[in-house]
Amino acid sequence: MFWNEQLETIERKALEKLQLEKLRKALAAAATTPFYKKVFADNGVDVSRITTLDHLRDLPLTTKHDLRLSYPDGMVAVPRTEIVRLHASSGTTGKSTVIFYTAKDLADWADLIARSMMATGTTRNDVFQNMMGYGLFTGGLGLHYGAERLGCLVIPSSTGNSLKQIELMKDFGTTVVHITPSYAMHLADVVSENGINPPDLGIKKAYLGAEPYSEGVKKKIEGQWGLDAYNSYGLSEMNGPGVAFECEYKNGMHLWEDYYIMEIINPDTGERLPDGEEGELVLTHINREAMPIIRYRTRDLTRIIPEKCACGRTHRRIERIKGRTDDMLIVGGVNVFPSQIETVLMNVPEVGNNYQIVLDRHNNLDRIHVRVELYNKMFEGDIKALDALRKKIVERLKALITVNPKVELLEPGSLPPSMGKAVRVIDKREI
Ligand code: DLL
Repeated sequence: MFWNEQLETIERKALEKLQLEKLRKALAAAATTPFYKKVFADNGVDVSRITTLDHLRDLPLTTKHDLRLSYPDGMVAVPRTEIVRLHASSGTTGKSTVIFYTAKDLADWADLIARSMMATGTTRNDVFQNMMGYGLFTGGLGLHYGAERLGCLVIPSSTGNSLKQIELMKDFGTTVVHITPSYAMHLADVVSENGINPPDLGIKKAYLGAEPYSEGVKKKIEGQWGLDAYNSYGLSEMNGPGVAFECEYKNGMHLWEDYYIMEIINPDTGERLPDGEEGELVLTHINREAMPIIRYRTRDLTRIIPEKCACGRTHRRIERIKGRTDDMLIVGGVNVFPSQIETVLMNVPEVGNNYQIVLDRHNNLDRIHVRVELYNKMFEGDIKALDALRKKIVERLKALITVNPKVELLEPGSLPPSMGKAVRVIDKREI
């Protein structure tokens, strides 16, 4: 089933022509922004000289750091009055990465989501329960408007409150859910604990994304719930979800190439790799008025699947994300950088020299456990002072990373001393 058959099955040549037209428009718009004006000038880039898709490789890469540097609006290409919404990347507060949208950008995004959902066989007859966070995170509102566009009955239930989620499923006959893989497994347990066999709820499809997971987890969720699960990939910098989505064949994600130009690069050298080789995904957004982003380093590792898909769509597929080239952790769908935790800890005078971040999963929910060595003198005082200190660290961490951590205070020398490159993060989750 196609949402826009002509665009989804467009011949490669025509697609590349469309990409080039859109790229040139995006570059001209980018060149008016303070950030790209400087980048292009520093690198001697004249955007009017970009006359083939291949020229793209000569342009500099853009990073998350660049987005932070240009906070709040150094990459905005339209007047303020044209902007109707912003989203921000999860896991950071204050100077995080903020993305802006015009009304057309939002309409186009909704269209892309409707296309993605329809590629899995969802129609206006479906009841869609959206269990992703509504707010600055793109997972909630992103799918919401696309599902409405498609004509589904949308239940904007957002995250958490499992019993309410189950009640909604029962009362309104939910057929399609949008959920993180870890929450899907947890919720299956809660459903069973409440005496319900999850397949009896009648959910047919799940869209799983926002965090890394394996094919094994996908199969497990399909078995627990008796449904078909589809992988969904996206990132806030490229609107949010809807960058790449599995079709009914569930065999790699079609990356919507009329909105995004994809490249795979060697993360160490920046050199472009041929189709089929694994490397870092680099994306250029060629369909956003408010904020064009050129050659964005996603830090996600994948490969392009060069073979044609049986569904007839000509947009190439990418494989499930294998990992990241930076140290970003995704805890319960929230992006957390170990450096943020370190910044908090190092601003607490009582904290000593060593700490460790341990991630595990309990009842299928991610937990983050921060183990911190203090200076010796802290253990000479009373226990109340220690507890107050622990609470202070928890509060500060929570404010910055938005995830509730468990904090353990330790005497000096309790953690293994670092020999060479410190191993600060121990990830015990199986993904
Ligand atoms: O997670 C957008 C999203 C929402 C995607 C809902 C899918 C569903 P960010 O918070 O900016 O945006 O996080 C983006 O999450 O660079 C990947 O590392 C990771 N990620 C997203 N989807 C997948 C997936 C949203 N299907 C970062 N598999 C990305 C593996 C994923 N990793």
